[in-house]
Amino acid sequence: MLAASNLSPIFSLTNKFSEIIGYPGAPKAPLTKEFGFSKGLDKPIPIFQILDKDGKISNPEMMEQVEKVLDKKRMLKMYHSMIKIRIIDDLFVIAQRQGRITSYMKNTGEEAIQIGVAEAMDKDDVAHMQYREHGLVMHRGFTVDEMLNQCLATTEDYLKGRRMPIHYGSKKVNCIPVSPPLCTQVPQAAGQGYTMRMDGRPNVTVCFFGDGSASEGDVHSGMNFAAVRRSNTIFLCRNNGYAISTPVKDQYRGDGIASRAIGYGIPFIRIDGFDIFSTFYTTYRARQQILGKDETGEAHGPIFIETMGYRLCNHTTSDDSLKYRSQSEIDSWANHHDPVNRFRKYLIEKGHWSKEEDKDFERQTKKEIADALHRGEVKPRVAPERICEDVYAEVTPRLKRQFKFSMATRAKYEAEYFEK
Ligand SMILES: Cc1ncc(C[n+]2csc(CCOP(=O)(O)OP(=O)(O)O)c2C)c(N)n1
Repeated sequence: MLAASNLSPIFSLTNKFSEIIGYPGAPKAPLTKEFGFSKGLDKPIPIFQILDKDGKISNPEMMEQVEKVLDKKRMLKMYHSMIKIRIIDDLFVIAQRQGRITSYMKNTGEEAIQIGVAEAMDKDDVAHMQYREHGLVMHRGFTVDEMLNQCLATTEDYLKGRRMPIHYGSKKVNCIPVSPPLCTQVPQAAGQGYTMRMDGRPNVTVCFFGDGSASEGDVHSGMNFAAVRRSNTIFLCRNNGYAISTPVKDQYRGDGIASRAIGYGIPFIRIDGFDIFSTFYTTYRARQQILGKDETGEAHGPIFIETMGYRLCNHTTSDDSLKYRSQSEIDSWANHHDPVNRFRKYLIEKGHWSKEEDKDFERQTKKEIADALHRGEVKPRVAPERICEDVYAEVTPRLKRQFKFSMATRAKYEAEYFEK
């Protein structure tokens, strides 16, 4: 018998099988004579990988499976998107620093997640995003001009200039517009995944959130609902080590976020978020599994993916991450775990790509984005007077008060806001 103060891994508690009573709350649990407080999993959940940090295949068996689906053309399309989104991030931040865009956030270090997942999705699958998933939106067909319409609040912005920059979304690419309050997307994705299953549609929702956002109550509601209702939903937690300035050690005490899926009865996997083959293949297999049946012939239900990574950029353009982490920490991750470098090394080694092509592609792409910036800047902007339209048939008294206040503030600081 274990001493009461001992903490044991969960599995050893069940090694003396005995009668199963079938309590409604845990119908398969046997009785045990052992006593002990379980500390949970006996080992950390491992991280699935195919492409290692040096751009070499560390998992040839799995790579064989990947190559059955991904040919050179598709791989290059993915690589081009990774380069393009990185250039967009760099140029949009410069534009923000010049006062041309109000705020911005990069997805540097997470490109393999965005592009790998996007490539594995069907066009009728729906993405529910947090805000660091613009690589995915772009890879699904959202153009640089459309991004700029949103960031600059031009009259062509589908969201009518009413959201913070980079909170993209559009029916055209089946991406639900990003909502600033964290994790409102999680119950929504669970609900929509449930509808897809009920309607017999061969599609899934893919729901993204960060390690910090996983602390929101909505994640619990959404994951539990999806598990019970067997929603066609892939939950994807991007564990990048920080929630603005809060490191994960101050966010949770368990084994990352993947361990929580056990509690919901959701099958899970933890993968290397810098490895584009892992992100692609895992999403591809998760879709297949969700759209099939489980061993009892029932709909499979959701799958949980935790991508392990590191936020190589500041949180937003309002953040200076050197206030809470060192340059040497960032450098060490950037030098050894850059997802773009990793994929480039693989493609060059394989003979699919060359350094010269890389330079040419980068030059052309920079020009393409700079031209789009020039086009976007001269477009007319949404008139602030339209901000309360389309919500209520009659503007509510509270909104009227807010609108008046906002217009007065705008008039007072006209010179600062609108340089002539
Ligand atoms: C409900 C809610 N609480 C707080 C915030 C402020 N906030 C915006 S982003 C963020 C950090 C989220 O971190 P994480 O989920 O780890 O994602 P990451 O930025 O690292 O990609 C916080 C606290 C918010 N937008 N909504």
